[in-house]
Amino acid sequence: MADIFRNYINGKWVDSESGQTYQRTNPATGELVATYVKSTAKDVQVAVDAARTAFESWRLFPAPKRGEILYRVGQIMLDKKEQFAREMTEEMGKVISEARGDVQEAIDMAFYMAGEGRRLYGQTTPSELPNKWNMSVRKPIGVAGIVTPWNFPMAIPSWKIFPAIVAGNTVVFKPASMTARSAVRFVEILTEAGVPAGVVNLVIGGGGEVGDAIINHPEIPLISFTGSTETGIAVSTAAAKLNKRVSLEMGGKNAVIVMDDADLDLATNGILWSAFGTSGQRCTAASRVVVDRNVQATLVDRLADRAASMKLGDGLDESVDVGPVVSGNQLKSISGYVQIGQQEGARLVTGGNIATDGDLGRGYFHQPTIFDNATADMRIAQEEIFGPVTTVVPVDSLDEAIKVVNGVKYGLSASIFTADVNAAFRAMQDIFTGILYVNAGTTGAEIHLPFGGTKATGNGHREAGTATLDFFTEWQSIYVDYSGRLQRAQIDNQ
Ligand code: UN1
Repeated sequence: MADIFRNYINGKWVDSESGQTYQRTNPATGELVATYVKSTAKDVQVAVDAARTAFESWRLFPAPKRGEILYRVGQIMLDKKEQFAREMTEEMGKVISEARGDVQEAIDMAFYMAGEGRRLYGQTTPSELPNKWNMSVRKPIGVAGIVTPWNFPMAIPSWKIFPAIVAGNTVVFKPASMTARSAVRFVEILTEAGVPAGVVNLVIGGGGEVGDAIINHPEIPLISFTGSTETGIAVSTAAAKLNKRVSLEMGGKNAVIVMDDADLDLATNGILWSAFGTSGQRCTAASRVVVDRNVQATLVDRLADRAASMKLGDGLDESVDVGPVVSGNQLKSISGYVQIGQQEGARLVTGGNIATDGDLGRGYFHQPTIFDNATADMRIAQEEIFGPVTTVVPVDSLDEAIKVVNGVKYGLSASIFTADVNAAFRAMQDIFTGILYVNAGTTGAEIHLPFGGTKATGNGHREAGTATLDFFTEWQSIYVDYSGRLQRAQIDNQ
C-alpha cells in the first residue's frame, strides 16, 4: 500500500479537511505510485493564515540567515538527489538522467539564492541636498501563491520558492496534482534545513479547487504561475481584479534554425535533444526546425534515422532515450496534432503513432515524430504540442528563417546553428525570444540568467537570475536628512 502524501501547513503534515484522496499511477507502467490528499479552499484558508502569521517574523529574520537555510537545503538535496530523481521518473515519466538534471537545477538554485541572502542589493545615491542620504532597499511583499507544473517537479518550484523566501516572503505552494510527491519531498527538505513553521505551506489538490482559491484569495498579493497560456491568462484576469502582482510563464513554440554552413551532426544532436528530451514536454522544446533548403534533405534524413532508433521505455532503465508522456489525456492531444499535421499536408517522415509494443502498452508512449515540408502557417508549426513531435519548415534565406521564427504568438526560446558569425549576430539581434542559443538546441537554461519569454509566453517577468528578485520584492526608496533643518527637494537646492 503506497503512502498517503499530505499537506504541510504551519509546520505540520496534515490531512485535507475534505477527507478525500486521489491517486497517481506511473505513466510508464500503470502501477500505483502514490495517494495524495485532495484539498479544498478551506485548506488554502488555513495555509494563508499560517503564512500571514509567519510573515511577521520571517520578514525580520536576517536575510543572510535565510540564505544559510537555503544553503542547507542545497546540501540535503544533493545527498538525496538519486532518490528524488527515481521518484520523479516514477511519478511523471522523464528519463532518469533528465530527472537528475531536474533535481540538480533545484540544487543550483538553492546555492545561488543562498548567496543572494548576503546581497539583495539596492542602490545608494548622492542627494541633491547637503547632509542627506539616499538609498533604495528591497522589501518582501507578503504571502506568495506559487502554482507549478508537472514537467519540472523540483526545478520550477525552486525557481519560485527560493527567491520568494530568501527575500522574506512566505509561501502557499500548490504543485501540479500529478507530481505532488516530488513537492512533498521538496518541502520535507525545507523543513529539515530549518525553514520555520508557516513560511512554506503546501496544499495538494486540483487547479479548480486549490488553484482558484489561491488566485482569488485577497490576502495573497503575489502569484507566480507556470502552465498553459490559456490558464495563465485566466489567472491574470482573476488576479487583476484584486490588483495582485502576477508572474506568468506559459507556452512556447521554439524553433531551431539550421543554416547551410552549419555542422549538421551537431545540429542533429541539438535538435533531437531539444525536441524529444522529456518526451517533448518542455516549455523550451524544439518543436520547429527552420532549415535552409540546401541542407534540408540531408538534415531530415539524419534526424529521421536517429529518431526512429531512439529507445522508448520506462525512464528508470538507463538505456532508454524517451520515456512516456505524462498522461492519457496528453497522449490523446499529441495524437490529435499528428492527425492535424497529416490533414494539413505536411510529410510525416518518422513516428506518428502511439507506441504499444510489449511493455509499452502498459504506459502512455508516443513515437518520436517528425514532420517535413511544413509551411510556417500550419497549426503544427504554430501551436504548442507539448509532446515528442517536431515540424520542419524549409526556407531560402536567413531573413526568411528569422521571419518564420518570430512568426508565432509565443516567444520563449530559439536557436541557430551556423558557422557564420555574422548570421549568429543577426539572429541575436532580430529574434524576439526571451532565450536564444547559438550552436546549441533550445533547451539548457542555466539558473543564474533570467528565464522567460516574450509575447504570449509571459507577462514581462523573468524567473531565476537576479531578475526574479524584481518580482518577489517591492522597492522602498529611503531619504535620510541629517541636516537638522527643513530642506525642500527641487526647491532649496538652487
Ligand atoms: C520548462 O520547460 O518549463 O532550459 C523549463 C531548460 C530547462 C528548464 C525548462 N533547464 O529547458
